[in-house]
Amino acid sequence: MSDMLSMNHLVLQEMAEENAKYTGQETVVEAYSCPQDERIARAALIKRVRIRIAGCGGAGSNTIDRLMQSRVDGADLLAINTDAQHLNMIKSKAKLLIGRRRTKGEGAGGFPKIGEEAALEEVNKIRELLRGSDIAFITCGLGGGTGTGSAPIVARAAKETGATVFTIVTLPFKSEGTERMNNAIGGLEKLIRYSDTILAIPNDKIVAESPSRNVNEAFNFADSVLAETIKGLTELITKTGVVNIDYADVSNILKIGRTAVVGIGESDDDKDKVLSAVKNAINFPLIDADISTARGCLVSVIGGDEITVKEFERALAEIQSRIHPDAMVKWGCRVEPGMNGKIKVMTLLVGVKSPFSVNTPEDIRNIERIVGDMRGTSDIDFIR
Ligand SMILES: Nc1nc2c(ncn2[C@@H]2O[C@H](COP(=O)(O)OP(=O)(O)OP(=O)(O)O)[C@@H](O)[C@H]2O)c(=O)[nH]1
Ligand SMILES: [Mg+2]
Repeated sequence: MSDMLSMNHLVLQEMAEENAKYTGQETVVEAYSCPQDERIARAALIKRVRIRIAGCGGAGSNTIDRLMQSRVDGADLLAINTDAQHLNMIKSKAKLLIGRRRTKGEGAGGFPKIGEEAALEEVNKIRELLRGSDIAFITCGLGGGTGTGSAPIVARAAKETGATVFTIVTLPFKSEGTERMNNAIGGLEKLIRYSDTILAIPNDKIVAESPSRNVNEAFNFADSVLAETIKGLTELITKTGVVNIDYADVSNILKIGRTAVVGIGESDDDKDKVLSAVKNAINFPLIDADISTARGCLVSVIGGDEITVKEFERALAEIQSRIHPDAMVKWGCRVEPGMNGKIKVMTLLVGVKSPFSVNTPEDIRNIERIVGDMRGTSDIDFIR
């Protein structure tokens, strides 16, 4: 190998190691025999998408813990909290205790202002941890101090680094009282400045869909919905499949519009399971949207190696018949072991108006009205 080539090889190896730090995926760099090969390999490495998922406050950190357990592929997880004890119990590749001076590791006591100050104390660390992100997911339960106060600072840092920012948050139960709801609305007002897309799902709505009315189980269900959505979206982009969706596809779809909704559907029906999984994804209860206006759509079908091309085509045709006829559709298909005859479909629909997709102050007023109209959860014993 000439000196020139071996030096380039070293550079590539460094890039691969750097990349592995962020993606957790190892890349073996061969000693390339010709400069063209090396350029191609370099392009492939550069193209790999860096996805960061930051969970803020108690509920946000719980989501990170859950994502860690379910082994989300190709993304870096970051748990951020003022509460040292809680953070200590969380499993995450990276954790950041914020507000050591302001809160002494004891939480923000329900005050978003304190959560914000705590995040500002560590804003350089936050920037460092998010540097170079292509896509950042920011998640928290709005209504308390830390998540509500720090998530906008984290979203701003992600935006500053040039990432596409997806914010997925919950809104407090009506029964938690107006103060928490006001906190949440204040948080949303800040978050819309720094997020490309926000999904704000009222806890009362999640509970209405949850099989259990016990508060812990309802939170568990909420956590699983959030984690599943984030994991699904991440893996839609990062996991290598039979047919791939890459970052260029994702960013082209996202450029179509700011309002996006996510649908997840599964099925193990003997007959037409791809089709019924698609229907479950489009009718995902937390969307509540008319999807006929969707101008862009990412679809990922995951199943065992028994999926047939025909089944797959029917699934796509079903989605296409439901959305705008000129919509841009990108799809991926992945075979995964252990699906046991189950099919899973994930969709990201862009240009769709859902009451939970929040982009403007008017959307916030609208969601406030919806939560206000929701039946209280008096049959849930919410204890703080
Ligand atoms: N999904 C889910 N939501 C939760 C959970 N615990 C609380 N929440 C919701 O999230 C909101 C914020 O609660 P936390 O995350 O505990 O608050 P925090 O951000 O840590 O704020 P402070 O504790 O005041 O510093 C609450 O008002 C609830 O609506 C949980 O375990 N799972
Ligand atoms: Mg807390």
